[in-house]
Amino acid sequence: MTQLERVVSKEEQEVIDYMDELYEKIKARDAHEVEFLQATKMLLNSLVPVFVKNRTYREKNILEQLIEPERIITFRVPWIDDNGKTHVNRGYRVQFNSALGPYKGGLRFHPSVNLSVMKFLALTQIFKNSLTGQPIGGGKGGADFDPKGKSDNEIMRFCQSFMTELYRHIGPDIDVPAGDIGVGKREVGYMFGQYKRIQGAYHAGVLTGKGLNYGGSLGRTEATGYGTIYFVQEMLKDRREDFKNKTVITSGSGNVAIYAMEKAIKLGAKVVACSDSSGYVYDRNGLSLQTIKRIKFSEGARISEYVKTHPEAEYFDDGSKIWSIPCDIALPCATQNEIDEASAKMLVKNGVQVVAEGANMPCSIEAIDVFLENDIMFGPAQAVNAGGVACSSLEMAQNSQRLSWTVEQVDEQLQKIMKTIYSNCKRASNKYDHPGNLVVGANIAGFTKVADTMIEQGVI
Ligand code: NDP
Ligand code: 2IT
Repeated sequence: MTQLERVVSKEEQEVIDYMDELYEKIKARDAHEVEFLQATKMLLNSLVPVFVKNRTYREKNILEQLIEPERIITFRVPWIDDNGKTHVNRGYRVQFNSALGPYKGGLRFHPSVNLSVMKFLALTQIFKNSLTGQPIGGGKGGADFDPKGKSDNEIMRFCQSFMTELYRHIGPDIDVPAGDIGVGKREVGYMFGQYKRIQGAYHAGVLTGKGLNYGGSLGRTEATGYGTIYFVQEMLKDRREDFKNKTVITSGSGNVAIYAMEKAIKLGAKVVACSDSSGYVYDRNGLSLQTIKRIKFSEGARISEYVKTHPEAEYFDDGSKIWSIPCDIALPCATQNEIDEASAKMLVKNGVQVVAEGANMPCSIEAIDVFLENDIMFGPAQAVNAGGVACSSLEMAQNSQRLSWTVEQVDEQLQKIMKTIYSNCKRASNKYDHPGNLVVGANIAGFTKVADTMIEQGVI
């Protein structure tokens, strides 16, 4: 019997009806927020078992409170390009939940950014941050700015303008942004500089993902990718397997993808394909990470360049077809909704054993159902990629101490955190009668801590 064919009890049906009603209410209010609705639906579905066993959450209307952000800030971001022309983008910060600590979550600069994307990311962040065991609430921000093709000065001016408004809403004990798509060390540096200028004070812990000279943590750059692999290691261990000789695909070739590839290769895997938004490269004998790093980090070029120095590899200009390549482990590490039902079926047909979400919500609801129905080990984003924000929290701790830990200390903590997240998700999935379903496990383990805390704090 698969996860999805379980017999539904009367109590369970009652909760399902309650969740459906709640979902319809949310949908009626924000019908156009498709990504937010998708993330909400996934969350509500997986919380059914905990609502069956614990009536308090329903009595206290915890979900109705939780699903509405504490605060949403949108603002104008004007900036001047190198030719003196003024442009205007829209900036966002969604401060979703502060039960466990200051709002914490990245900033995304990408033309696809809108309120729906910000809200889905911030919602997921609440449970991810809860799972890390660190004292951090959930938030997310960004702008519909496209960094592609912009000069360094244009990026700097944009970041300064963005922070000129955002600074009044953040602080080391209020809200601590970091990077995400299109925002790395360079952008964090420009934003930190502007925050410091306006505040007239050195609040090292106001942003994470900083440069090492001014409070950044060793290991933060690698943490999301490495953490993803540490999590998959735990999944594999359960089946007495490891990374040795496994064939891996990662989508994307940014921060998360590159360090996931690096750790997977170190553990003996062969990474045969990766992509960017233009297309993907494939070499059945394994890609050269050194070349990918040169193209992406040193040259800031397209992944299509790869075949110029590696004629044995092939380049295809439709990135979404990357999932047609046979592999043991698939790691979507680019963006939301990269794997739809058809791609999921293709992966299953080609014998995939593990799918783990390095990116946020890269798999559609239908795709996840395909994996679960076929007993594929599936690791959801809020657990798998939590190593990045966990390490951000370690950066905040170092900033408070005015100390820097060694890379070994940070990595040891990261490994411990990822192992604990895995075992907590697994324990919750077993406790709530969905063994092997880490989506249910992660959402329940993340949710209960936040909900119980909201009740303790009297947010009723
Ligand atoms: P980067 O900006 O470093 O890299 C993003 C990669 O994904 C690039 O290769 C980019 O290609 C590709 N990509 C982005 N948008 C699209 C799109 N719409 N279609 C196809 N490809 C796309 O970002 P990160 O590596 O930091 O982030 C990747 C994912 O991981 C995101 O979902 C992010 O939310 C998530 N994440 C990041 C964390 C972090 O610490 N950075 C922590 C946890 C999750 P191109 O260059 O062509 O745009
Ligand atoms: O999605 C994420 O967890 C991130 N982009 C990292 C957030 C952070 O605060 O480090």
